Amino acid sequence: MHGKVWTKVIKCKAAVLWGPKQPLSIEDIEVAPPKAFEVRIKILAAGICRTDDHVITGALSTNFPVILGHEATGIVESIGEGVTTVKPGDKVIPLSIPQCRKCSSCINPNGNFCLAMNVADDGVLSDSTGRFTCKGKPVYRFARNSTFTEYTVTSELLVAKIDAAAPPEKVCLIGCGFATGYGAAINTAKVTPGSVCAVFGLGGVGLSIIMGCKASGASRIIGIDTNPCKFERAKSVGATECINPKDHAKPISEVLKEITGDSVEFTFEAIGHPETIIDALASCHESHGTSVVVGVPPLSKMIAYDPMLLFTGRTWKGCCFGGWKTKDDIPKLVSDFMAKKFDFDQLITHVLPFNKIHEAFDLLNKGESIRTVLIF
Ligand code: COD
Ligand code: ZN
Ligand code: ZN
Repeated sequence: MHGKVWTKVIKCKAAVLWGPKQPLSIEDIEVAPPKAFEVRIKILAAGICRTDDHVITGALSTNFPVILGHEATGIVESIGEGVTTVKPGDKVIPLSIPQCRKCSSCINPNGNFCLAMNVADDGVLSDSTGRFTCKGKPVYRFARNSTFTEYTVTSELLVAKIDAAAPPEKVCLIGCGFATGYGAAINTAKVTPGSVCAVFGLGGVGLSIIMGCKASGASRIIGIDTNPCKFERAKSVGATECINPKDHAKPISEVLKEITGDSVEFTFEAIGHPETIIDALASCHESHGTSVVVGVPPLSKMIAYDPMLLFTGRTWKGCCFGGWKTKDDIPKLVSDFMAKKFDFDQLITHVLPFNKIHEAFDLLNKGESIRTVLIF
């Protein structure tokens, strides 16, 4: 099977976005072979994340045409010269953040923002070219990843080898939403046993934050969302109560102060709005509270804040991908899933074949799905 197959271009199906505010179009594309230190992956399952939708709506800009998707499981189909950490046939999760193990971020035990981001920038790989073409035109990749395609090519630094027995249609969530939220609670906030937590936004990321708070032993976890349909699910993963901002005239920070007697230690923003990022900061205890920014406002909006919010002692932190060191930690999270330390029964609301990708985005936009997983 391996022989010289790896030298060939693969023709396959992919969902191509030709420009913002256009429908995704299932196209025949060509996927070039992996170059040195690259890996070509056959995608088995891919989740849909709000960030993909931000590109479709135009809220997040990228190069077009593009193949979206950044939360998947796959099998290594072929490898380029010099690849040593995976081989054809390995089950893998493609990553959006590399782990080079050499840069100043990688060698420090805290944080995960590897500086080897040039392995794929602006939708191309390290040699400034892409590996996808459609109708003779180059197609860019997205989030150093691109998974709404039957095959993708990525850098070896962006591939985590996982347990061969892991169910692809479930552990794909570890490629973005679950790891992002769960790690924000465990690695970034370092939620302490018995603490009071508040989570703004109860999408897939917010629910995963709640799961991380619960796993850390928080005694009270308050979920906040303007869509009350999200409350039942939030409670089933560990929220002890939920609040709808629409039911209150005052800011949620004041509501939380009243109902908790001013005892919220950890807050998380998983919506991506400047106003809720500030209100989440104001919601944590003024002397020793910590607020973690998980959501990112689209179009790089700037945020103004009152410095007094920090002067009194609050800690304001951010993280990407939950602070996990990607190549090392993602396989461990898959092992934790296999050991039943957590499950995704409440996160995966829909499973659809890849060709129903439009339906999957409709479900997201109607607020009906948490995660839809596409099966290839
Ligand atoms: N107040 C309270 N809740 C709100 C408000 C509001 N003003 N506005 C929207 N909400 C709720 C929605 O009803 C929804 O339930 C929830 O907030 C958001 O959930 P989803 O399903 O839209 O999104 P997620 O959970 O898939 O992702 C949320 C992020 C904030 C992580 C994402 O949008 C984002 O900002 N991504 C970029 C940053 C990042 O780290 N991304 C990693 C994943 S790509
Ligand atoms: Zn995502
Ligand atoms: Zn690095």
